[in-house]
Amino acid sequence: MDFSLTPKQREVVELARAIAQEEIKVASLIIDKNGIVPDSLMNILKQSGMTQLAIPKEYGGAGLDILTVAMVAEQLAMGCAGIATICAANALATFPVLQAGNEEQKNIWCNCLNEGGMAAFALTEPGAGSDAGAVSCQAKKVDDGYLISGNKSFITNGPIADKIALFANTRQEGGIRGLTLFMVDAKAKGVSIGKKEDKMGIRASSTSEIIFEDCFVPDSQRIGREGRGFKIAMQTLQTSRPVVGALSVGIAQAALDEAVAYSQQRKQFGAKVSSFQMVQEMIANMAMKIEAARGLVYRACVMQMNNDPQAAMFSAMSKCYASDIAMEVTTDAVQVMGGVGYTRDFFGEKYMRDAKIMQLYEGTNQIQRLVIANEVLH
Ligand code: COS
Repeated sequence: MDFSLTPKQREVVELARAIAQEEIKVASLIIDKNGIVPDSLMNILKQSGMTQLAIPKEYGGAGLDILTVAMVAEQLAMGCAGIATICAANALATFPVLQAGNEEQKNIWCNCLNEGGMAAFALTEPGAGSDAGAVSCQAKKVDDGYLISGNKSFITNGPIADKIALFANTRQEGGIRGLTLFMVDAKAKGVSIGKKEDKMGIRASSTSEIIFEDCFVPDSQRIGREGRGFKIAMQTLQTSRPVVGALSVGIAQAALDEAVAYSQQRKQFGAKVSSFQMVQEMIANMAMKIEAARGLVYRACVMQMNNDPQAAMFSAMSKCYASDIAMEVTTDAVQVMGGVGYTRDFFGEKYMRDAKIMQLYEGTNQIQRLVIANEVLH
C-alpha cells in the first residue's frame, strides 16, 4: 500500500510540523492551564489553512486527501492535542456538508471557513451519545423551513463556532429514520451556548452545550433529504475516525520523544536510566506500538480513498487501536519519567490526560469494537 505524498502534500505536512513545534508546543502548557488559546495562535492556524483541512480545491481549499489530513493532524497533535482537536473538529463538521450538501450550501460553508470561520459538528445530546439514533432535538416543519428546539452537549468548538452541522429529528416520534442534517448559523436567533465543560484534557479545545429554542432554519439550509441524517452521520464518522487515530499517534509519539530525551539525561546508580534494560523494554514496546498504530491509521485512510468495502471496519480499528496505544504509551512515558512526569511543569501528565479523550470521542472504543465485530462476524 502506497503512503507516499506528492511534494505539495509533503509541504503541508511539513508546515504543520513547523507550526506544531515552533508555535504550538511552546505555548501549550500555559494554554492547558488556563484553557485560553491566544488570538495570535488562532490566526496562525487560520492563515496557514489548518482550520480548513477538509476543504476541496474547487471550494477554495488545499484539496487534501484524507491521508494527508491525518498526517497533518498527527503533526499538530505532537504540538498539542487540544489545538489539533480544534482543527480536526472543523474538518469533522465539514465532511457531512461536502458529502450531502448542494453546490450553494458547500460554497457558503467553505467560504465561511476560508474566511477564518469555525465550525462544530452537533450530533451528541444528553440522551444520545453512543446511541446516536436517539437524537431528540426536534425540527418541526413550518412554512419555508423548520423550527429547531433541543439541546446538544459535549460539542467541540461549540463556543467558537460560526457554523453548526446540526442533526435534528424531523419525526416527532424520533428514531433514526427522522434524523436530518441542517447547516445552522451560530448567530441565528434561538441559538445559544450553554454550559462550557471543564475537561481533564485537550483543554485548549473548547467544548460546550448548544441550546436551540425555536430557531428558524430555512429549507435552503437542510442538507440532504429528511431522514438521511443518520447515514450521513455514520459516513462522516467513518471518514473522520482515522483522523482521531492520527491525533492519538501524534500524542503517543510526542510522549515517547519526551520519555526518551528524559531517560538519556537522567542518571541513577551512576548511569543514564536509558541504559537500564527494564527502561529499554518499555521504550522498545512504546516505539513498536506507535509504528503499528501509524501503519493502521494510514492504511485506513488509503482504504477510504479507494472506497474499499472494508473501509468502515478499518476506520474503527484505526481509531480504537491508536487511541488504546496512546493511553498505554503516555502512561508508560510518565513511568519512565518518574515523579517529574507526574508534575504539571513537564509534558508527561498532559499527554496522558490528552490521550484519554481519544478513547472516548467520535465513538467510544466499545462502539468501535461493535463495528469491528459486526463486520468480522457477518
Ligand atoms: N456509512 C453509511 N451508512 C452507514 C454506516 C456507514 N459507515 N454505518 C451504518 N450505516 C447505515 C446502515 O447501512 C443502516 O442503514 P439501513 O437502515 O438503511 O440499512 C443504518 O445506518 C443503521 O445502521 P446500523 O443498524 O448498523 O446502526 P445501529 O443503530 O446498530 O448503530 C452504531 C450503529 C452503534 C455503530 C452507531 O449508532 C454509532 O456509530 N454510534 C456511535 C456514535 C458516535 O460515534 N457518537 C460520538 C459522537 S459524535 S463526535
